[in-house]
Order: sequence, then structure tokens, then C-alpha cells
Amino acid sequence: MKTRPKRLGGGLAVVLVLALAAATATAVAAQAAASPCRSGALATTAHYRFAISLVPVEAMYTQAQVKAKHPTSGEVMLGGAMSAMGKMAMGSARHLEVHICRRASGAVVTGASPAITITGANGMTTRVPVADMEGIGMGRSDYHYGNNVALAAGSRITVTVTLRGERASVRLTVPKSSTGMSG
Ligand SMILES: [Cu+2]
Repeated sequence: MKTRPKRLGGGLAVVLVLALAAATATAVAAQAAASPCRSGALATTAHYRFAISLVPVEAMYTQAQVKAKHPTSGEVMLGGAMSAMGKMAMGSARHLEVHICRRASGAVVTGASPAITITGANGMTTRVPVADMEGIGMGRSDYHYGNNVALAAGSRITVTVTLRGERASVRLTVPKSSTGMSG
């Protein structure tokens, strides 16, 4: 370009910088809006956003089982505690899902090792064996941590997630029916 930089003037340069900054902010906002850490009970720490929910019990498969059986629903376990929790009384089984995203970018946090505990109304705390999962056919955006857990319908619980020294807690009421969505 033949334009002499002096003639551009400071004002135009500032406008250009602001426009760039706005475009970047828009891109980050769009990514955050598409982030899966938006539904359920939400909590944030310095670096993370947690979205925690209790959903109907899910069939949990290993990757080998998915290859062999081709299930079209349920979840595939990708790491962590590679087994579903043991047998549960009919009606008490729920599926605890903890989605974790980076606060700054909204990016899904994968391959982390969060600790998850459930504290009941009686003050008893249980550690959940944490499996890394994705809903079958749902892809990386559904990556989450949790397991099937046995909980009394209607009871109030506190779910606490600790990741790299950052801790978040949410309170949830266990949905009455194991086929209904959590409130
Ligand atoms: Cu799951």
C-alpha cells in the first residue's frame, strides 16, 4: 500500500483495534453459548464452570461393548472408573452427570480427574466412582463425569465436585421418578 501510515491518523487505528476486539469477544461468546455447561445446576470456580444434573438411569457401555453391540442409546465410558456402580434397588437409580467447561473459553474439559461426592440430608457423604462418559452418538460436547447412583426419590442432596483444588457445590432434589428429568 502506498498510503503513508501518518495519514491514517490515530483515530482509525483505534477503531480497527476495537473492531478486532469486538470480533474476538463475539467469537468467545458464541463458543460459550454453544457450551454444554449451561443446563442443570450451575456453579463456577476460578477457572471452571460446572453443570450438574440428575437424569434417569443410563445404560453405561465400555467402548468394546459399543463396538460389539452397537447400542443406539445409553453412554460410552471413556475413562476413569470403568464400571457402573453395583446393583441398585428398583426406582432408586439415577444418573449423575457433571459437565465441566473452562470459564474463559467455554471449552469442554476432558480427561480430568474430578472428585465427586454426594452428601445426603443426614450428613452422610459418599464418594462417587467417577467414570468419564459421552452419550452414544452425542460426541465430545457431551463429555462428562459421573455414574449411576442410588438415591431416595425426593431427598435433598449436595453434590460437591473438586477439580485441581477448585471446589464447587450444588444442592439438588432427587427427582421422584427415575424416568423424569431433574428439576
Ligand atoms: Cu453419563
